[in-house]
Amino acid sequence: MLWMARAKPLNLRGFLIYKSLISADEQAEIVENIRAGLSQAPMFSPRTAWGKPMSVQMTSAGRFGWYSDSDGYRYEPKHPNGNDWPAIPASILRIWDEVSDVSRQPDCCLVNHYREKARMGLHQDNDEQDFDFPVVSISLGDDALFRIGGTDRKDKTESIWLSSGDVCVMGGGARLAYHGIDRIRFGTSTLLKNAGRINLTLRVVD
Ligand code: MD6
Ligand code: FE
Repeated sequence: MLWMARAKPLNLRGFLIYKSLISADEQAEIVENIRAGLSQAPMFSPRTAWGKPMSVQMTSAGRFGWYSDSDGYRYEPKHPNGNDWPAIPASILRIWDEVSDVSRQPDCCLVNHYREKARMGLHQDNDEQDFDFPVVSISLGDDALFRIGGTDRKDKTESIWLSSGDVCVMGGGARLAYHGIDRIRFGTSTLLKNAGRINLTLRVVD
């Protein structure tokens, strides 16, 4: 292609949201590529720092994977089964290149899988070393109600539905803003065989 206009994002409190950035074919390719890494690095349910299993299942790709247990939240160079994490698929790195505005590649692609009742409480992404790098998030599968706040947990929040193929960039003043997923609308997408939602977040770790 000779020239392609970059899609213009919505700006919601500094979160840049590119609706429908990823085509249906690309979404299917990304899901296939993620699925291919699952035998090496299966999904697991991390525990919160308070010992409760999260409702979301997780795995990662890249040099580091995100991990959590009673010792807290951190990045680990290996899956809990002892394997390396699989490489981040090129189909996903392309999205980072398109929207991140940084030349460094991400070190971690965190894969979150939401089944029908899964949610994610309001949190900050602050386990990385350098908050000058953005976090890029890719939504696949069922719609999810994304809640966005400010850098103080008590700041007022607003919500937006994220759909399959949407990409959200959390950078600049929004990099440390609180955010979470209140619920998904189960069965709204046919991308995943058993419905549900996959969220990918790309991060520079160290
Ligand atoms: C989710 N997303 O969409 C959860 N984190 O399932 C996140 O926690 C997130 O969307 C950092 C940046 C963007 C995000
Ligand atoms: Fe997050």
